Amino acid sequence: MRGFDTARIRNVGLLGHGGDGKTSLTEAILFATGSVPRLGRIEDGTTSTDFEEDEVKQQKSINVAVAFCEWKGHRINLVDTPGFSNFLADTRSAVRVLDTALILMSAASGVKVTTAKVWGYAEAEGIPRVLYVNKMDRDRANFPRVLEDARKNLSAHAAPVMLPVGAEAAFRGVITLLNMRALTFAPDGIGKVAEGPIPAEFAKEAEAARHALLEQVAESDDTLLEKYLETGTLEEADLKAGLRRAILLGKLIPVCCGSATKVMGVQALLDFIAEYLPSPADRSPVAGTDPKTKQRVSRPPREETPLVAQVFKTFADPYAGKISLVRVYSGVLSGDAPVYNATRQVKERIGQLVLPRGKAQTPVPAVGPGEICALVKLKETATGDTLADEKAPVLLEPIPLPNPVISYAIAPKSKGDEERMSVALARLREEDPSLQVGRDQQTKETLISGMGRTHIEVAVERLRRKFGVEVQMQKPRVPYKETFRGTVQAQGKYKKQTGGRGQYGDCWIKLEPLPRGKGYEFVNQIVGGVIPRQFIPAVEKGIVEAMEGGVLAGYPVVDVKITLTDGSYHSVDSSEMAFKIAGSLGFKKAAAQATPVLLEPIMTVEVVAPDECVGDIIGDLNSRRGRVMGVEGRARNQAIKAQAPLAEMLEYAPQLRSLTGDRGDYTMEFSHYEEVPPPIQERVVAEARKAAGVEGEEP
Ligand SMILES: Nc1nc2c(ncn2[C@@H]2O[C@H](COP(=O)(O)OP(=O)(O)OP(=O)(O)O)[C@@H](O)[C@H]2O)c(=O)[nH]1
Ligand SMILES: [Mg+2]
Repeated sequence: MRGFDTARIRNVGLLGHGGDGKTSLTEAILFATGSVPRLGRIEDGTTSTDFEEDEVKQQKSINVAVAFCEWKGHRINLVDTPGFSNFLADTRSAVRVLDTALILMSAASGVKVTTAKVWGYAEAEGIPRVLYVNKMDRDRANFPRVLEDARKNLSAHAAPVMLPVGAEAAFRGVITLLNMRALTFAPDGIGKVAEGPIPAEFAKEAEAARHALLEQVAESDDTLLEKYLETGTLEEADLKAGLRRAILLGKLIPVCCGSATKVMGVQALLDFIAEYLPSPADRSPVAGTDPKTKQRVSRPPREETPLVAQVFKTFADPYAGKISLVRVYSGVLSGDAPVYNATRQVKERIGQLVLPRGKAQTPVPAVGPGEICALVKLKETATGDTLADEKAPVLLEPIPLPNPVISYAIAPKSKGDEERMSVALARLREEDPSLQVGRDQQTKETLISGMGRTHIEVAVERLRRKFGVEVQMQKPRVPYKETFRGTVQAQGKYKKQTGGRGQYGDCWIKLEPLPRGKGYEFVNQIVGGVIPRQFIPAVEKGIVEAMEGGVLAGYPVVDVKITLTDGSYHSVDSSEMAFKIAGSLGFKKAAAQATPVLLEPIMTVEVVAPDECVGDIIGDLNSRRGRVMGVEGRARNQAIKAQAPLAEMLEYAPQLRSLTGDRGDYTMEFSHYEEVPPPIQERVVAEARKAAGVEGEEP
């Protein structure tokens, strides 16, 4: 055996809303397992997994980070993910490689916007889920209330496997329902545990909770249920196997609790992870596509099977070079031989193979199925790529990326830095593929798009810190689009006869609107060769290029159907170029008469805030052309769901802060495009034309 025993590996991702304690719990586990000598703290910037300068400064996770540790003969790979909405792209890709999602909630607040979102990610990837009620030591910590909230908003199958001993300042330990013991902690001896019987005042509550747990395990399996109904209980072995199975199948969602910063309940959590959570060997074999035959293939997690691994994160360090975080599904990945990248069809030399613990690295010669490791200095490999055996390659599904929400124009502070800026942006995108770089068609500025203002600010700061390029961020841009209301037929004719060989292209096109979101359709109805077949792609190309530049305010045209109905050609003068120009002319002529309209992105917004703020928030959303869809209770808070145009939500964060005294939170994602109301359209078009005009006057 060349790697760690697969059945003893646990790949556990810590997921949840920003600030609920994922990085602190990762650190507490590293401390409790003796992996770090001192307990790092968020406040001191000393945790293992928030190691980047900007994470320390902002006191929140920006990147996903991995830390391995060992507990009672098991290798536990902790995957600490960001919870702040702007940085969820990393979180989404990390969920792909987990075997369990450990979803944290604060004991003082329960299910929040991102809690529900990461729950959805785990569901989409079909991975088992465990809930962890953190911050039991905090004021207003209330375990029963959070449990009820989770049952209502996440899953009715949530079942405690632990109970807290006390709450708030009196929180002093946990009761493990699986062996009915209490683990209590001295208030000052960080991490010191005393195991003993359940304190008398908690005995009844613990009995009832264990009974409920047994019942739920029994209900997850018919054979167990039969035994249970017969004997009124479950044997130890049945309980253990039944619980493991129920967790794996998502029929039971275990709920744990504790305090990360006080390192209370962490040992109980580790025991639970080792005994009850699935190993990579328990999961279904990884499935992918054979690039040659296009057939589905699956590879069981065994050392003898050919290698299949996926890159789920890349760090681009200008000095240390690239670091790729990799999950191995089958076969062995060894550090001393080149690795084949099946996505890019290249062989790559591996600088070093290491097990990461935050930024610390432990070199290893090879890793086996189920492991998470890091490869140093791969050149061409990017996030999402599949690494495989060259003789038996497999391609895994790409990792979904969230749609960018907002764009800013950026420019280098010093003239002449354009080239350096574009090189640095490309490097930055290796690290963060959710960042998109484009160009404003009208003003020719560089546009950078991402998940929110903070995301872009972090990117700009990284450009400076990591690549030494200072750039300026302009006002946020809304990615408008254009379309048409009317159906119009028009002729595009391009004819030039000035001595020598002339130019001749002629086409008739019909332009029709399509329903929202349908994009673009091209239909060729030319019969009898009135336009020779070889020129038809040129006509379409001319139309598509004209569409990109828009007709109203320079935004790309969508949701149109173009039918090429007629035309004519000249046996000598016709060329691809002439027909391309004819297509473009035809489109522009039709477009001018087809009542062009502006489309704007509409966002789905969810605001979570205390009861007393709901009225103000709804009033404010209405004034932003928002439509409130509903309000529902979330533990101590209310969740307001609404749809609103992005253009009105660009500066929402400070507004929500002032409306709620910083007690509110929101997430926003793209929903669909809608027509901009006429008076607003007029303003946007005028502004776009002005911006383009100003640009035109520059030398
Ligand atoms: N009282 C108390 N505070 C905690 C506990 N766990 C975390 N905190 C504090 O909560 C704050 C946020 O903790 P983090 O560990 O950064 O939370 P996170 O979930 O990693 O946050 P993001 O990385 O932004 O998603 C820090 O100030 C921690 O000290 C806990 O169990 N009890
Ligand atoms: Mg964190």
